[in-house]
Amino acid sequence: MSVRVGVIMGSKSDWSTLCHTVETLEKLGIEHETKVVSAHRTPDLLFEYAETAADRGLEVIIAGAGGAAHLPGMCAAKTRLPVLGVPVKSSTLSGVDSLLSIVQMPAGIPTATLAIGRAGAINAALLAAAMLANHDERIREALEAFRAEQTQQVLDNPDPRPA
Ligand code: RP5
Repeated sequence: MSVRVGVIMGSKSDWSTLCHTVETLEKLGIEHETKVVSAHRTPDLLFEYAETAADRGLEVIIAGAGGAAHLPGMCAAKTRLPVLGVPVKSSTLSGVDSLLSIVQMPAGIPTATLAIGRAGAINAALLAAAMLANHDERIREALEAFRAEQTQQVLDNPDPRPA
């Protein structure tokens, strides 16, 4: 099966956050690729990646970046594919800078914005899965199984105290 989801990030230093996206896609059996593409350090590569993504068969792009996090928005500007932005927690401003850099897109170029850090990284993968699940039974079943297991885990462990 061809690659369905592209996971890009502004720097290798973002991997400790975006690895949760990749791990979740793997859990769901979703074909993906991952790569460092920087809006600022490799702008031409970003344009090429975004412009060719749909023709290469990608259906969703997940873009994570921190600080002046222009990667998701600029990626969205160059592709019709849905772009899910993950704000990476920065050391100076705790990721609020990343969040605000991604969320306030001008009307006409939507970029979905997830939570800062790990939760956003996991949810970006789940959101991509939900999009693909609309027309892919295998992914629909995997997503439903993931959700059912998550629910069951909470129900099976109601005691909040550490074991
Ligand atoms: C952003 O700048 C990256 O997404 C990263 O979160 C941040 C810092 O990058 P490095 O200096 O660690 O490469 O473009």
